[in-house]
Amino acid sequence: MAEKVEWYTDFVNTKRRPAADELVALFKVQPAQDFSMEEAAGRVASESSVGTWTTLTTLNKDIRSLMANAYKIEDQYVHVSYPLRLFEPGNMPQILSSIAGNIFGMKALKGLRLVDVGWPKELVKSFPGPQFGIGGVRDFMKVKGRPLTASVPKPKLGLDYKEHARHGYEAWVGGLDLLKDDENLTSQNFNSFADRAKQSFKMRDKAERETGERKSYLINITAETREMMKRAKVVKELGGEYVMIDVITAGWSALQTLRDTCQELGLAIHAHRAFHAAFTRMPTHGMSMVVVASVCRLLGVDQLHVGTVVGKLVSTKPEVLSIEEKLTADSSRAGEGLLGAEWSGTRPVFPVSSGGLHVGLIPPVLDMLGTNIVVQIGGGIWGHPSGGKAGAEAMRDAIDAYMKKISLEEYARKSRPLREALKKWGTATFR
Ligand code: RUB
Ligand code: CA
Repeated sequence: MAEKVEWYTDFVNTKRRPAADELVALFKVQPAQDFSMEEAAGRVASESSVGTWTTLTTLNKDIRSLMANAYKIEDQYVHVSYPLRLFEPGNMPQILSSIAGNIFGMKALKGLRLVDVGWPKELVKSFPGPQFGIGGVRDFMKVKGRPLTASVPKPKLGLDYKEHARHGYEAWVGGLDLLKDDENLTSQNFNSFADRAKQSFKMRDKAERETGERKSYLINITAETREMMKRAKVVKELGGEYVMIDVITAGWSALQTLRDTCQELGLAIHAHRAFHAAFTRMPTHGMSMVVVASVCRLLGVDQLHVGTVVGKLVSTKPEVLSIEEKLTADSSRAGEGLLGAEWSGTRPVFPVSSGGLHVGLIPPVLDMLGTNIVVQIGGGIWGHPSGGKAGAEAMRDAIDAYMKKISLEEYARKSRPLREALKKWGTATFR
């Protein structure tokens, strides 16, 4: 008989419970043909901790104490515990290269999804968390008791900086709190960052003077990391409160650097999640948006897109509610395919519901997520029959109607902008 060359099942011990300081990962595992669930689970625990494809002749006792352990296998769900010493505190790329690294490409697996991560206290405390969070943002925006409102000018690319700032002005004086850049608008030749920033903050100041309300701008600074830091400083000099970053395409390391800089500058971070669906969308493979959300909270974004269910992009209600819970709860118990979480005082992140929304969809979004969120509408503002300012007024009125428990139809009798918006879009979902 051939000598045992594989030791994968050494990484499966359903009798051992995780220690309190261990990181726990919940995976959904689909073994490839001819592999048992136990073999597949062992490979996941092995390759994501200290193992490789064969037994080693160079193993000492200490290395054995660093082995991850698949401790619970229930249907397709595999729970793996990881000794804390495997991880470098404060280094998110290192942690994800372990628990969300090579394992996704293993031939022995047909599909592998990282569903949730239970972060041990020591690691939670090694990250800064949000500087402002929901409470801090509400304080500097001076908005209590209703959702914050935002709009992204459309078309998403092609407006010059003056047109873009004028769109912002219309949204602000129409009653919205936040102007937001689109994810792929940074500094193109038709709309440079420097010009757009200068002009938009000028228009912001004008809108604040005219309305007597706080207004702010989620300006997209996404770029190479050092360039982003420069842009963040420009935003501060111009009197901004926020920067926006595409967290996934820019990368976790860049986000960590930005979080540091934003601490020095006192700026909040709005996180756009463009590209997440490349790895969150398939239910049987990749990493869930719930994990992305917990990573974003640890690294310290103040706002994050969470989905709408009723809008133009794919998201299910249980998923959106789980993301919202990850972002906002102080602690949560395990249940419904999720691990429990303890946030050790980490501030809550403002969930942003956005993507294919219009005023007719505001009630179902608020029914689902509550009113402690940011609602963002792009096309549903700039496609309003009477233009962007009327679109913004319709949005503000729709929020007001919801807060006063008045139906949109009834409120629309006295609000022409709302009437016109409902006439165009009703309560339909458009794909
Ligand atoms: C919104 C928009 C945002 C999406 C991103 O524009 O383009 O980029 O919300 O998706 P519009 P998500 O309001 O015209 O659809 O929020 O799911 O990350
Ligand atoms: Ca967009």
